[in-house]
Amino acid sequence: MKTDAANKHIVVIGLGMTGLSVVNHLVAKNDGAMISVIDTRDAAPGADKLPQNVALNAGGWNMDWLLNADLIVASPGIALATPELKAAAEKGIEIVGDIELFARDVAAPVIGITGSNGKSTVTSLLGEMAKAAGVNVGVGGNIGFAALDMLAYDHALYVLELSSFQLETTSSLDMASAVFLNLSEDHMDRYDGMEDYRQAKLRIFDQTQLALWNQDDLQTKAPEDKYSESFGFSQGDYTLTLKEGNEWLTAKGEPVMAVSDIALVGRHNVANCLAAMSLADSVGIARDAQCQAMREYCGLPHRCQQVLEHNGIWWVNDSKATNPASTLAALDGLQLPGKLHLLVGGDGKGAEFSSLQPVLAALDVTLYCYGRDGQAFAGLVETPVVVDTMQQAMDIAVQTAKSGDMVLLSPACASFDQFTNFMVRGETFAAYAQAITAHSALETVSE
Ligand code: UMA
Ligand code: ADP
Repeated sequence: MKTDAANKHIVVIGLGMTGLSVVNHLVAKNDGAMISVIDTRDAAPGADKLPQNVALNAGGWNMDWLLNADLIVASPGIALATPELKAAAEKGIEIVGDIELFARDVAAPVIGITGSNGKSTVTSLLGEMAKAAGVNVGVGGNIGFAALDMLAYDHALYVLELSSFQLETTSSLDMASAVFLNLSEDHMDRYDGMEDYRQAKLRIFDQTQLALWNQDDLQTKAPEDKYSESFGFSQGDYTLTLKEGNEWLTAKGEPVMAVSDIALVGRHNVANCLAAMSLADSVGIARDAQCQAMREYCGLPHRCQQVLEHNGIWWVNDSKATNPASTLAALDGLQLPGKLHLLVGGDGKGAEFSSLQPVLAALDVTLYCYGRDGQAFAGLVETPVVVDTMQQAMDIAVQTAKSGDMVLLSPACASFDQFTNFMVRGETFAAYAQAITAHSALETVSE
C-alpha cells in the first residue's frame, strides 16, 4: 500500500530523531501534502533542521491542527493514551508511526527484532552477518538510526529494531522473519501492566513469514496459526549441544560453532547468537558469514563494556542496562577475585527491583544507589551507599576499591532524570573514571 498524501494535511507529533525523519520522508515524496509538526517540548530538538515550508508548534499542543488532520504520525515517545491523541482517535483520524510509513514504502525484505533486552545486540550482530555475506544491508529503527532515513539508500535487506512503542502504531509491516527475544518488566509508566506490554510486543508477529520465539521465555511464544521456529539453551530449532565435550551452537540439529568461539561475552549473548542465526537463515545468509560475524563481533558500547583497568580494578560501563532484567544479565555468573561495586539508580520507569535481591545476596557487593529512584534500591542490601549522583558514587568507590574489585555501572533504570540519554551516562562514567583514577594516582605519588 502506498501513502496517498496529495492535498492532505499530515500532522507529525514530535521533532526528535523520528519526527525529523518523518518530515524529511514526507517532504521528499513531494506529493502535495501539507505537513505541520507539533512538539510539546519548548525546545524541539530538530527545530533548526526543519525545512522552511513545514510549520512547527512547539511548547504545547495545537488542537486545531490535530483535530483537522487527515493523518497523524506520532513519535514513539508520545503515548497513544495522551488525552490529545485520544481525542483525535475518537474523531476517527488515522494515527500511525514512522515504521508504518516505512512499511508502506519499503521495497526489500525486512527482518524485525523486538524484546525487552538484547534487541540492539541481535540487530547489530545480524547486520554484521549480512555484511560478511556481502549483502547491502540497512540496520536501523529503535537502535538509534531512524527507519525512514534508511530508505534513501535502497538497501537489499533491512534489519529493524522495533520497540513496543513503534509496534503499537504499525499495522502493515510485512517481514521475512521477526523475533520476540524475551519479556521482562520495563516501561511500566507507559503500559497498563505486563500483559498490556506483552501484547504490544506480540504485534511483531502479525505479518511475518517466520515468527521466531524463545523456548526459555514462554511469554514470547508465537500464535499457533503462524509458521514459527524457536531458540533456547536446551530445546528449540536453534539450541546448544555437546560436541566432544564442548558446548556448540546448533541449527536444526547441525553443529555450527563452538560457544567458546563467540566474541560477545556473557550467557545472554549465547541466546542472542542463536536468535541471530535463525533470522540469518530465514533470508539465506550463508553459514560461514554468520560464523565470521559471531567470531569477530565484540558488541556495542555501553553494554558490559570494560572502559578502564587501573591498579587491578575494572571499571565496566553497562549503561544500556535500563531495566532490572538487563542488570540481572550483567550479574549472571559474575565471578570476581574481589568485591563488586555496583552503581544503580536513575529513572525507574515504575519498575520493581526485588528480583535483584537474591542475586545481590550471593555476591560480595557494595550497592551504590543514586538518582531520582535510587532510594527504591536501598532496601535490597543491609548497608547501601545512598548518594545523589553517579559521580558521587564513583568518588566513594575510587577511595574504597582494591585490586581485584570491579566498579560496574549497570543501573537498571533509564537515565533521563540526570542525563540526556544512556550514551551520555555511559560516556560520563568512562570519562569520570579516567579523571578520578588519574587524580588518585597523582595523590599517591605526592604522598
Ligand atoms: N517528547 C515530548 N514531546 C513531544 C515529543 C517527544 O516530550 O512532542 C519526549 C518523549 O516523551 C521522550 C523524548 O521526548 O521522552 C524522545 O521522544 P521521541 O519520540 O522524540 O524520540 P526520538 O528522538 O524520535 O527517538 C526514538 C526512540 N525513542 C523513544 O522511543 C523514546 C529511540 O529509541 C530511537 O532510537 C529513535 O526513535 C529512532 O527510531 C531510544 C529509546 O529509548 C533508544 N527507546 C526505548 C527503549 O529502547 O527502551 C523505547
Ligand atoms: P536493547 O536494545 O533491547 O535494550 P541491548 O542489546 O542494547 O538491548 O542490551 C541492553 C542491556 O541488556 C545490556 O545491559 C545487555 O548486557 C543486556 N542484554 C543483552 N541481551 C540480553 C538478553 N538476551 N537477556 C537479558 N539481557 C540482555
